[in-house]
Amino acid sequence: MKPINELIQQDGAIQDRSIYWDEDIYQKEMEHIFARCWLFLTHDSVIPETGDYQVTTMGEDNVIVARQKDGGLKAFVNSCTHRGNYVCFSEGGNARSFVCPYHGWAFGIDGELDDVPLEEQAYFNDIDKQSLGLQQVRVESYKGFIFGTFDLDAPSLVDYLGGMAWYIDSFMDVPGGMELIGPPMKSILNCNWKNPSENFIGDGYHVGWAHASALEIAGGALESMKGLNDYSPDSGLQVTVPEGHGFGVIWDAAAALHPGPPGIAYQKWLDQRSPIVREKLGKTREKFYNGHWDATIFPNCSFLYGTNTFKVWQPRGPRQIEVFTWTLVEKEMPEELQQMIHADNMLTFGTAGILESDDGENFENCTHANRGFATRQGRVYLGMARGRERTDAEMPGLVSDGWVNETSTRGMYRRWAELMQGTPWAKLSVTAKTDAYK
Ligand code: UNU
Ligand code: FES
Ligand code: FE
Repeated sequence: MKPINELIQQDGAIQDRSIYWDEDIYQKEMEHIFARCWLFLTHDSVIPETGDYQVTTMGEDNVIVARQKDGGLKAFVNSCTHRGNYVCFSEGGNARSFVCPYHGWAFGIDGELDDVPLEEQAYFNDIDKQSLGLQQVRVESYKGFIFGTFDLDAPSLVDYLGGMAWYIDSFMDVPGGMELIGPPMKSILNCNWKNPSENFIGDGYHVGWAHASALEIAGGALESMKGLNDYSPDSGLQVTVPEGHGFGVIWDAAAALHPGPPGIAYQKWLDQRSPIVREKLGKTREKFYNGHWDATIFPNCSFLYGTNTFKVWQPRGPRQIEVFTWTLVEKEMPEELQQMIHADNMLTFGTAGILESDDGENFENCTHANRGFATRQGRVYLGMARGRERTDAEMPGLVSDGWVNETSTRGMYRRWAELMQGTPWAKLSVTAKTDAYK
């Protein structure tokens, strides 16, 4: 493995091609990124009741997140402390306990070891059940979005989100908040996890090109983007925050990928909510509320606000991911509108969605083409609009004109490089403070 400062150069504008497939780099990512960062687990709306749980992964570690009797949350590793088998084989549901199928150890919904068969006759009551609970994971949530980390030294979730929190409040902080329609759909793609993360954080460039036919089929306001004929940098922004998260926004396009009656109903909803958002969050965030976003919460949680697809790219080795897809809707939207948005999300970004298929092919081919021996001696280039980033009095992080831009992608790779060097949280040059650039 080459040194990190050779893998990522020129402030994130240059990537060594090995980062997309190399096994050693992948293992370092598991250690320095997936075992340290806050990773998206699920949403309050998916596990509202006591005993509700979802099984997910953090890196390649299988974890259970469960609603507790007091309404709180716990998450723990789905691996029995006796011989290591999974204690839960379902993807989610409601449980009173998790009983290992191998020897019958029974764990509570808090992960504690409650019952051991033959405790008296075979262990002679000489077993410390208290120290044999399932390995606990730190859990915190932000506006109903539940995250976990294995790192006890990590900053709080809100500090980890850093400057991104101010932006995501534009929609997460509307009256009633958001919900996710789950459980998630799941599919496999043979690509590196960074291909989709970098795409969602800031690849506006591919939209009019890779999705040209899909935009034509979908119709609606974005159709004019097809073939990249109609684009001006005034139509949006890109943002990167020091914590590595980022997004691009297309102004006034939240409903653009919902053509036809769903789009009309959605636009009506947005128009009706806008004054409330302005009142609560101010004019700038009202503008963000009405925009269409492509975004990634570092490292692997991505969403399109407006199209309302919400995804986690679960790493499954250097050249494979499992995609989890939910639908993001406002809780106070009428049920019918929520279901129309959900159906549109299936059509566009579901497992066989017309835009998802375009992206999936490009992600897989990028990963594999970058692997050839001679090919991988070279580098790839993300220098679009470099040097045009600026700070803003109101907006955290760095902003740059134009949603066809690579500013937020460079920010993602700067953070990637810092974490991969094993930099402790307190020493990250991009700290948890949103004014790091000021
Ligand atoms: O595919 C995307 N990342 C995207 C789609 C971004 C902006 C608009 C539509
Ligand atoms: Fe972007 Fe070739 S034009 S990968
Ligand atoms: Fe795409």
